[in-house]
Amino acid sequence: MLKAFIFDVDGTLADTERHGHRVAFNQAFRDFGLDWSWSEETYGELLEVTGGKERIAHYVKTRGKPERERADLDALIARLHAGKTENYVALLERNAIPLRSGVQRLLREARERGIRLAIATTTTPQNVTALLTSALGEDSIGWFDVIGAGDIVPRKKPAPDIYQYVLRQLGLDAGDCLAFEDSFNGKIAARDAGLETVITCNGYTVNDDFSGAALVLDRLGDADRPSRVLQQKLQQDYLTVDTIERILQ
Ligand code: XBP
Ligand code: MG
Repeated sequence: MLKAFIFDVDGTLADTERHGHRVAFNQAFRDFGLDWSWSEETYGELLEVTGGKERIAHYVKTRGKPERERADLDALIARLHAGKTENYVALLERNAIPLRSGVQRLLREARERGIRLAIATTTTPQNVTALLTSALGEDSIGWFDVIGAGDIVPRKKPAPDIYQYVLRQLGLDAGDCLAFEDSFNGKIAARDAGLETVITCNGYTVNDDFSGAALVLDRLGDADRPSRVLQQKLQQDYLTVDTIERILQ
């Protein structure tokens, strides 16, 4: 019997990268008078690096941006990222980014079945709270026994740290849990923490390598919006707790 579902956030609970984080980054660059701008395509390339601060640093290093004293750059990145986080939270408060198909139903099913819920994400904790509050209401934050996010661990995905942290906080073994992810980096992080993983890919990750995942879908799906199976098998139009347990058995 599965004891807990551990959810990634960006790209899994909601499609936040293209129209959420990227927009918030670009607004921060404008606010700081920088002539930087991330197109949807450029952002897709930059997503190979997890973590907003790390992604800005990678951009500066790889896109021939003026080389500032290390210290200055770190300080600039910290301020830029703080501004970006404010922009992202404000964006979610203005118009919620909807949860992906099937997420709200599966969360409800899991709670009805006594399966604990947790989050293991690279994004900043305020972003998780803002997304859950805007999409499910403030009470939904309490649905999750553990929310592991951002800099709470030393290394970000694909390192397993955030999943190991969440498992410790849950007091559970990886074998009692299932991870839900959307990207190669996420798959590796969950795998290296000993977790089976269900992948729901998205426009930015559809070509990622998901070999070794328990199941790869284009979405969790619902009766009115069935999921398409990309790897492994699913004897149903959409993923339910029952089908998950059958697959893992
Ligand atoms: C995805 C990430 C995050 C976000 C931006 O997180 O890599 O860095 O892109 O958020 P997830 P921050 O593990 O949920 O897929 O700017 O707050 O880092
Ligand atoms: Mg993700």
